[in-house]
Amino acid sequence: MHIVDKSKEIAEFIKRQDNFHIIAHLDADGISAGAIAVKTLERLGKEFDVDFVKQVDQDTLRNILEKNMDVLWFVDLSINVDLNFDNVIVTDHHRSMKRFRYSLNPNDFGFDGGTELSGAGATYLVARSISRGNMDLSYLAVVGACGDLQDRRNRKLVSINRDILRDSVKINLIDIIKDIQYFGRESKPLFRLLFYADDPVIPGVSGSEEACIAFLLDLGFNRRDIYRRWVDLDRNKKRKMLSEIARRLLGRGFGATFVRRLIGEVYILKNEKEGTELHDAREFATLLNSTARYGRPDIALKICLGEREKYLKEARRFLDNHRQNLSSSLQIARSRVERRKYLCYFHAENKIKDTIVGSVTSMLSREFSSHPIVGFANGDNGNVKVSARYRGKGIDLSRAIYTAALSVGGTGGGHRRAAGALIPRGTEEEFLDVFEREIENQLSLEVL
Ligand SMILES: [Mn+2]
Repeated sequence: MHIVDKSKEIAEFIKRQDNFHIIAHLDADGISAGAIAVKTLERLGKEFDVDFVKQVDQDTLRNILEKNMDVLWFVDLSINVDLNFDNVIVTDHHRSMKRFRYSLNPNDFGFDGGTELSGAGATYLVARSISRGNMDLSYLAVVGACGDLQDRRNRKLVSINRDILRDSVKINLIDIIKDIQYFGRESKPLFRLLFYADDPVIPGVSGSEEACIAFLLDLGFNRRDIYRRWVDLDRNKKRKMLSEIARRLLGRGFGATFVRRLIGEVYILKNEKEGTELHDAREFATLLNSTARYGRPDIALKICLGEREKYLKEARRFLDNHRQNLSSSLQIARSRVERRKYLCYFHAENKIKDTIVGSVTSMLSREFSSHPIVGFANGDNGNVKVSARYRGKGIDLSRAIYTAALSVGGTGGGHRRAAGALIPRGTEEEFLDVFEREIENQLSLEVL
């Protein structure tokens, strides 16, 4: 069966049903996926309500089932616990063990759920199968994929994500351009763009306001330029900046492939106002992420559904807060890193919010790239949120974390290079032992 046939099967099922409960993941991809599901059902005239959750566990399932809807539609969420209910749709891209009759997951069809299709993309495939009129939701799937960093490895969206992007281009919703890959191209002054530069980090510049300003003045930029935006610079100044960044990277031993990552595709949402975060798909995703992760997924959803004026200002406050929070959390995490034989880990206790420990672990994994890195942060109900990241090859974190979490009475899953779990507080050491043993096993199999 092809993935599109599956989406058609789910589309037919949806048309036959009356009321739905959409359960969406609490991040940018999940919110985008939720918005696609909402629009799709709205256009069909169906009844529905929406909930956002961090993960699906027994408690959330109990609450969901109490509402007694005909159909449960999980978007961008994997289900790793038992669920005795027939009418379940899951449009997701995480690796998980449980499957339902109406599961659409790229991993089941020979695609990589980490780069080729996001949760919003999986949901979009169903929406598109219901009606070609839903093609105008494709831009939300692009935002979702960017939210899950699916464009980062190749500096562009590939595979099914790219087909979806083409839908957006075809109906004039998105322009694809090539430009600098840093956050804030058109929404932040230059010194801020440098300040936030994290992929790649500019050695000695990123993270220090004084260093960013000095960097620009040294290039011969004047005081006014510092407050200009990247998009307002002329070609010459852009080139100057890029070559100086490249020079510094090369000087610190980063290779040419690394430097090439400075430039890549940028997706411009043509219907959005220039200069706002919504104009650039990646910034749109960051805005959704920060709003959702600080407890206001409702605002993020409204923005996706087109209610801009009122909510954008509010969302922006969360974004600024998120940026600051990330950089201070990164420092906390860095100071707590411990090394074991096959991995590094840190425990943030409640110094880092459980909703951003994943982002922090990701950022830190660039500095500790030789080993998998595991981050712990205290979560709700006596649980600990676990995030694992690895930038190398030969290890499947999602498999290792699934086994390790299960062994201490928790749940876990995710992707090869990025996985997460929820485990009972106090089991961290035991979890690390099993997790490390799994990694060791995988590595020894690799050698054989
Ligand atoms: Mn996702």
